[in-house]
Amino acid sequence: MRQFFLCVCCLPLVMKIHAQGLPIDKQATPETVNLFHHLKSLPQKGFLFGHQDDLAYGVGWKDIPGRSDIKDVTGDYPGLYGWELGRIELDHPDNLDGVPFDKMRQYIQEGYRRGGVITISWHLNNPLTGGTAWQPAPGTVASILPGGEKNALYRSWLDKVAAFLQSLKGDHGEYIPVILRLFHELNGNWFWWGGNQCTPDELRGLWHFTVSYLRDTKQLHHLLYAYNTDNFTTPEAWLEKYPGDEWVDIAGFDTYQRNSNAAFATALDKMLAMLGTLAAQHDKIPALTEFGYNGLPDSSWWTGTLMPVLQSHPIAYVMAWRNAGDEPGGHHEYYVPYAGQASAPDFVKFHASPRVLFQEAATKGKFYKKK
Ligand code: BMA
Repeated sequence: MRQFFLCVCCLPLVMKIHAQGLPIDKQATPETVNLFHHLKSLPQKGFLFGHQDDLAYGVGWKDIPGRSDIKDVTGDYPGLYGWELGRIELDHPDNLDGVPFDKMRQYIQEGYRRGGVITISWHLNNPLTGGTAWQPAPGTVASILPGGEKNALYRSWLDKVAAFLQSLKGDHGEYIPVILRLFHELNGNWFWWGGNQCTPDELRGLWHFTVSYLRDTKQLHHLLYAYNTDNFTTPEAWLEKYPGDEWVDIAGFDTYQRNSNAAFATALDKMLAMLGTLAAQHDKIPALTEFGYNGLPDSSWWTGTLMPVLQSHPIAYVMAWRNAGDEPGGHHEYYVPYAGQASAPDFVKFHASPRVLFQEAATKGKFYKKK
């Protein structure tokens, strides 16, 4: 009798603790729940190193099976792979950076098979004007909310995203868990969903609608949801458009070095300290969702500037942006070294740190199995 009394009393508390330990999708697949739990405890061990488009191309090459700039330099693949869906909404066979969606599916399966983690972003076109993601127009977000003139169009775009996500399956027919990085850098003014282009309530409405549509209408249960800003200076700024604890699994921000090592390290340190506190307060997984120093001109940047900051904060993963190589207009874009690049030997040292987890560590971590 007494025992029964205690159990009933404790039940709400036990349920609350249990609920806190699950992704926001209470019907998430076992692999997704397992990944969530592994990512949650990962900061105690170290952080996964990720790279956008790693298997699709690198500096001076494209579409060579098994190749990766990171593998060329370290002998190991990244532990996390970033991919991008921009143009899927247009039924285009290739994404906006020239990666065919059919190949992308294979690369995702390849990385997952090795035990790597998958994250996906979406630079979707402006649904109101037909311009790109970088062409904001007043009223765009409002136009795709329920009741808005472009809501049906937006839903049809989400159907295409859902179809792609549903096609991501492992060798046993299980869905491959994906960290979906929606409306990233939403405090900057460059995307139609960003900065002053919409009110915080509009953005939150868009977030809630999008998650509900994918999870509840389309019944996708292999997704974790990442909320990420660009650079921020206060916790309040990071929280300004935060959709709420029931709508987010992963908390992050994007940052790029555009000035001195010291200025970058100081700013990164401050942001990671704030993120660590925010993630703990909101019970979210902290991540550096996108970062880079274009062209890596400093040969000791990895161990001299980046690592000292990263190693003193709780963080589950970091993801370097894409190695596009040469681009029109004499520009280049790459954020991890290729074989022979000035910072390659230092990247090998960085890779050797026990706190930095690449593919071999990810495979050992068995992230899709129960902890
Ligand atoms: C930007 C650049 C662009 C790219 C876009 C979307 O940061 O890398 O070249 O098209 O991301 O991936």
